[in-house]
Amino acid sequence: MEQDVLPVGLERDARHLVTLEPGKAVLTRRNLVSAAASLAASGALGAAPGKAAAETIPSRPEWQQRPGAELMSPPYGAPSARESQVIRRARHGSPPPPTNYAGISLTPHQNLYGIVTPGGLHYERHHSGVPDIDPDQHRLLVHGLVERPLIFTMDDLTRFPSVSRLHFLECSGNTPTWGVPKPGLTVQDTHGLLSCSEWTGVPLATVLAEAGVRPEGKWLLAEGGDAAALTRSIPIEKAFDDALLVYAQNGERLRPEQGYPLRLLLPGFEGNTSIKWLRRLKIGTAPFQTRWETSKYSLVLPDQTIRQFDFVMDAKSVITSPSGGQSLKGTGFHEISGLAWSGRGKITRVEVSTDGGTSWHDAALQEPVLSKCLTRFRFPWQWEGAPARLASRSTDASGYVQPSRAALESIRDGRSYYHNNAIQTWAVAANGSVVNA
Ligand SMILES: Nc1nc2c(c(=O)[nH]1)N[C@H]1C(S)=C(S)[C@@H](COP(=O)(O)O)O[C@H]1N2
Ligand SMILES: [Mo]
Repeated sequence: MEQDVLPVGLERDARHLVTLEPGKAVLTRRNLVSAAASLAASGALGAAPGKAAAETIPSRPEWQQRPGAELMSPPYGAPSARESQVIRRARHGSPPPPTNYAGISLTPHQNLYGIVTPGGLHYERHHSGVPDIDPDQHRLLVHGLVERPLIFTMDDLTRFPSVSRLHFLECSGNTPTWGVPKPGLTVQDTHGLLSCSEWTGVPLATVLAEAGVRPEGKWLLAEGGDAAALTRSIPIEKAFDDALLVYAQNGERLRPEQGYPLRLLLPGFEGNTSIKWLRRLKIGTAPFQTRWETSKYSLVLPDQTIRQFDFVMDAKSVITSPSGGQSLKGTGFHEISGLAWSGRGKITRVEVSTDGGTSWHDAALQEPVLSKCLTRFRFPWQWEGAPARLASRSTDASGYVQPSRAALESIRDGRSYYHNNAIQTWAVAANGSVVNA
């Protein structure tokens, strides 16, 4: 080691500068302990990944030779410019939309970690673009079968007692992958209409109590303030259970794309019911049968009947790493990691298969495991270089187990792609490439 060219600040810390020897993976005591915690059973430490070639760490790289960028450049921080490939985008192979006002953009789960989706990568589903709403002029009207019809400003609403909770949001059109699997799809394509945030807002029950819902009030109409004025009917029980009038997301005010300045959030329900840019709530006795629930967002069953108001997103999971479009860099240890969630409560179990569902093994659930929230799971894997089929299967607190694609297709008509929570399989080839299977 060339001690004489070490930067001053590192001289006394020279124990961190190591020369790697061929065939010897570098494991400090600290990462040995944490790695051992997850790998205890597998005995995989000897094959942990690491740089095996003889190489000396450069003593003074170019970026250490002068001060870096100044403070507050920019004043609102952005991800590293070197991560510019981590972006929302349209689905591979979908025809380009006639306009970009109505459509979808997908969360890049193959590049994300943990359970929270960064605000700028939250998926989008708009039916008439993102309105530019002045929060000072925005109003929420509560009327219909209430004792006191009320109009709230944003200041009125934020004065109520608030709560912050982590919840996933999933479009019921996520995972439109019935039929023959397209090998080119990534997890962004198959599962990108799914994101998770910490949402802050006022319990809808609090605001409804101010207006006083009459006993005959059983359904609620929620209307958006965009040009599409998206409207959905919500059972009153959900409104009084865990529905939120949300004004903040991951600690800051809602992003415009997510409904600024106010959205409804119905935890665990299909994303379409979480009305963005919320401007009106009307209490009635029955569902309002809006066009959003008669022409769309209903399920076709094999006997050709239609099931309406199928609100809850059932237990689902997906391996995000390794996933379609990625490739394994060499044999040996790989951590299989992914996401599991259920609209009925907490995830209680995730199993992983590396042989296409012939055998299943319990994965570790990363804390925190929260209700109606993404749960990160991890599974240590030794890849010997043979073709493999990776899949995950989740179970939720209700005891429901995520179904296979064949099982789900048998109880649906192929034309209705909503609510596809089937098991996702990724095929690993001998050369390490991973594709949708
Ligand atoms: N007003 C309004 N609310 C809306 C929509 C919309 O187009 N307009 N899209 C719905 C659909 S289909 C989904 S899946 C979610 C998407 O929320 P996001 O864009 O914040 O991810 O919002 C729902 N709420
Ligand atoms: Mo949606």
